[in-house]
Amino acid sequence: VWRPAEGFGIRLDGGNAYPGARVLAHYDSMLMKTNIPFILNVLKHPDFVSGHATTSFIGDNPQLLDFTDARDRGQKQYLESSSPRVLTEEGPEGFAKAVRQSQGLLLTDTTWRDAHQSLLATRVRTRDILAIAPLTSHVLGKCYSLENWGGATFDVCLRFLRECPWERLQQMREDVPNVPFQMLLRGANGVGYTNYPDNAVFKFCDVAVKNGMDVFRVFDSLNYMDNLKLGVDAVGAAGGVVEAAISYTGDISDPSKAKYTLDYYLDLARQLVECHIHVLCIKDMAGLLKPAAATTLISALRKEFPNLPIHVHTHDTAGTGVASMLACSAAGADAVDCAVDSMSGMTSQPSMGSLVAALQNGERDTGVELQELSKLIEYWETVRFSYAAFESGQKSGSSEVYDHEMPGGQYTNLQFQSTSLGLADQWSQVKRNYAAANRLLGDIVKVTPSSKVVGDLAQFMAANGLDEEGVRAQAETLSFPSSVVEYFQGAIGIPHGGFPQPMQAQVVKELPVFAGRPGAELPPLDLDASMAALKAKYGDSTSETDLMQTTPRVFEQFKADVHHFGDVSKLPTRAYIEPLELGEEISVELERGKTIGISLEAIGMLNEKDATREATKVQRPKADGGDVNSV
Ligand code: 3PY
Ligand code: ZN
Repeated sequence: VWRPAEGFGIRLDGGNAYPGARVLAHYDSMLMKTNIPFILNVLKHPDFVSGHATTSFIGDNPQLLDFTDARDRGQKQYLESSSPRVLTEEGPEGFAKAVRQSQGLLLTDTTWRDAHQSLLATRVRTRDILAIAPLTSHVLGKCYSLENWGGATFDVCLRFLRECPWERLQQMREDVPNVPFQMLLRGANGVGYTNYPDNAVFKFCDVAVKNGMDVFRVFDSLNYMDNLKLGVDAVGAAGGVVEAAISYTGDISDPSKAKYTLDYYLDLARQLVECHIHVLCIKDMAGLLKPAAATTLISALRKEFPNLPIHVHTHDTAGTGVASMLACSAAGADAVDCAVDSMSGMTSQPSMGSLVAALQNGERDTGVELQELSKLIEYWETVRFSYAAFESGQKSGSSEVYDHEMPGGQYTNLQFQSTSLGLADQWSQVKRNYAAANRLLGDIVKVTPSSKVVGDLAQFMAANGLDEEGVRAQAETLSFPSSVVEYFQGAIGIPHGGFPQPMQAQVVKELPVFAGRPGAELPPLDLDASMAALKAKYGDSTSETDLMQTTPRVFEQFKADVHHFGDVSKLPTRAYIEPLELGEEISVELERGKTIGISLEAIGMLNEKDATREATKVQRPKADGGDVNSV
């Protein structure tokens, strides 16, 4: 017999640390007939956690009772009904074949990665993902994949959320055994911002596969084929599904735009197909792929590569995302990306519900149940409020993206960064400068890290009051951001058409320039020596996932933060993001059966010297007459 007070550390003693506990007690007899996964679902429900559950809570949420644990359905039953359960049994090739045979349009849900990277500066925490993981595995069991890792999530996890991205991956895998996981790999840049030694990229992919990653979307920020191939080889060697991506820029439906043409994209696809890829992705990171262009591009690819699975990624920045994805579907794409409705739109992916509804009952029906989906929509609608501090404030789609071409995943971050640099009132100028910076750099593909180079230059121009002509005129004497100098040195690869002159010569001056693929010139990482050094510092329990963090410096800071503050992933999200109110009390479950109450009783005096506050000891009477010491 499950007893809330014993099993899960919930106080039933009248304290209001977990008000929902009383609701569970009310349903105690019903719960005895059910199972632990169900109970966990109740415990993870946002209304329950936030104390808003009333006695009609379970009646209002019948899905909690319908629930069958995904683990009961066996391991990794991918593409459940639309195609065979193949990934584990038949490997990436079998998976690719099954995808190609799927009649319905397959979906990738980006809610756990790109959607929050693009709407909330990548700040969604592991606990908010895990809370909805069992239901997601149930509702989206027929999806191509859940995109849930890589891109900026890795770095932000460590630096800003103070969580280990590897633990996040392991926990998600445990809760979602039945849907393929997908990550974004920045080719030779791994999940960082610059080229890593080749063996580090290979090792990273190997460890990622071992920890539960399935599909790797590999791209290069300049579509530089040598970099792309390195990523493709690393994923292939690790046994992952190689989804090689061509990053889309410009507009193939505009005859006046001559640099990035249909032939340019077809030629890249031909080169990738030669590299033993399993899936081809068109990665429209800024949402520039208009419906007519989508039809032209996908039809041409489908005609030339009838057996190759095609997956399309886009952003809804201008509001054309659903139309474009429907055009891709009609032209023969196998899978497209979208996000749960309440995390979709604008700089994020197009809405899943809209796509599902648009295709319902037709030949390309996605198989996702709209009614089931609505539970995920409600969940994210509620959770999104906790992250209000990271919202961009954008109220509508914006067609100005066709001018600045800023990737959706960069938009909120750059806006946030500009505010931190005191450029908040110049945001419109930064966006205009972004277009100018792109021209100065040679009209390049803009996606991490090349997009960061463009963003840095745009901010530099705003901070120094420079326009495009001003930069050109003073290029030889300006002290450019290091990312710009390194770009011109070839540190992230070579752009289509080469570097613009005389800019490159003026910026680089006497500095060395990489002759080709930068990673080829980097010495290999001494994995054994690095591991030994980590073990000497952090003890023998150090694992290979600790070795595979973005940079040693970021990892050291993360370890120092954990040492200093403890495991902050346990804190409720609002309390992690915003200060507590005076007198506010929260409960934190440190481990099963161990929940502590924390209340803010007083705020000490500010110590001007080091901007810290005095810890203040206060005494307050306990209900039973004794005293409680709080600090
Ligand atoms: C990333 O690299 O993080 C991206 O989202 C690129 O689109
Ligand atoms: Zn994206």
